Amino acid sequence: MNLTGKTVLIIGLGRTGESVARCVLAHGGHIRIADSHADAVAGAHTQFDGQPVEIRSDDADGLLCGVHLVIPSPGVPATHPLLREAVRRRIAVQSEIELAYRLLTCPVVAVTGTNGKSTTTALLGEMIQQSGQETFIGGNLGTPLIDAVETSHAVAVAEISSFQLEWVEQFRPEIGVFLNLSEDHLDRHGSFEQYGQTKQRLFAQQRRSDWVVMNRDDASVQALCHVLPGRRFSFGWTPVTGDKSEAAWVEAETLVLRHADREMRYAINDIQLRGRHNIANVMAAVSAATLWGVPPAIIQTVLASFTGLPHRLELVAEKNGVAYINDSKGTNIDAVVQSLNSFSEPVILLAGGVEKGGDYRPLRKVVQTKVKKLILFGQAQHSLCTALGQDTETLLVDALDEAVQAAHRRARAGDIVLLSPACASFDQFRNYAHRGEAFRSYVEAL
Ligand code: UMA
Repeated sequence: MNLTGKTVLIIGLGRTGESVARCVLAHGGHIRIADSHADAVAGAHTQFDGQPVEIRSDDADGLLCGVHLVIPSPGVPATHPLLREAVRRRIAVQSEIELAYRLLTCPVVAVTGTNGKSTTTALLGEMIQQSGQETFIGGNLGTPLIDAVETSHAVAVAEISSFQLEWVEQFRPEIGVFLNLSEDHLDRHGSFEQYGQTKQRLFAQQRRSDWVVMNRDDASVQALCHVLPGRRFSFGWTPVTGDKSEAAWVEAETLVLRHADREMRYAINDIQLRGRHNIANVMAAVSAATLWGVPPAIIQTVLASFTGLPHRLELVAEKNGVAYINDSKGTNIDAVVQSLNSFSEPVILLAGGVEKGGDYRPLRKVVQTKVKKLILFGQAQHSLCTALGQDTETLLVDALDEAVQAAHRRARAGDIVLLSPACASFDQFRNYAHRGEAFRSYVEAL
């Protein structure tokens, strides 16, 4: 892809927009930036790499004039007027991962699904890195994939969200992992079907020799993978019969993996990740690493040493026998169900924030059995209370700091205080990481 002399309109100047801007400039293109908070971002970014840039409000006139390519940030929906107008004028629109893919010289291994993407990506990336291959590890988990373009890598391992898949054409991972699918981002995609179809696009351009690593226990994933062009490798809880099947499963504390007529076994009792859902993430990562050719000894070493990522069932502190757990990345219903199921202790659950359009009722059963107190905060507190308030003792507060203090007053030795909000963070925080850091500081201040 040749960007020399081309004018690229970047919509949104967050992490993605900044990286795209640098990349386009490095490739000889010109940039124009539109942001709904132009005033806020313009002061901080008047130039990139010594070059002046034009940053304007995203409703300014003439933004598409002379533009060859539009790159929307992941947070910008397809309904954005600028994107609608670009499509009407037949101006090319590409997501950041599409542009990255066209400029990259190394292959891509990609991980998608509703939950577990970041953990699986980090674990898989670590396994490949430890096998001696220079590995870029990023995507939705933090560092935009396009950052891999300017550096030299043998492979890029990327977490890919549904938002990033809205404007892809050629994007093609040699291995794509489909972890699971449950309700999330329905406010953005409109329906569960549309959300699933958007995820499916990750695999659409794969060749017959490429791999689809898929969760065979997830009916929605199964249905979406049925029609894909790539070869299938499945992971799931129960053994697969038939000598020729390419699959992974768990058998008495052992992960068994069958590939190319070989059977490999990994001990999983010393894994430091909590919860059954993380064993599924481990199965996915080990499967993809095996298909990539990582030696079993390295896989086993990384499995034993990997301690997980921040903001995912992260122990923040223990005070008077009470464990405070930061699961700020638990931003949808299924993630909270999985997190609650990871504990046998009584849980005081802190939840709330901005609703994403899902149905909270699937939380009812686990709230009844695991949650001794429910403390709700933020915009979504009333909807959460309507759905779950009858299932356990429930308290409504305005903000997370009050929620932490209320939990502290009510907790007894042996309890878990869990922040797993089931919602987005944007009413009171910049993002889930900001919310997780705030939780940590409130707990430390107790
Ligand atoms: N903006 C507009 N108009 C809009 C929407 C946003 O101008 O209609 C502007 C905002 O004012 C802001 C900028 O766009 O200046 C923010 O862009 P962004 O929301 O796309 O965020 P980035 O900082 O570029 O971060 C994105 C991902 N964010 C989203 O998908 C919302 C990050 O994932 C990702 O880590 C990063 O790219 C690098 O790849 C976060 C996320 O919440 C963690 N992802 C969702 C999730 O995991 O559930 C999908």
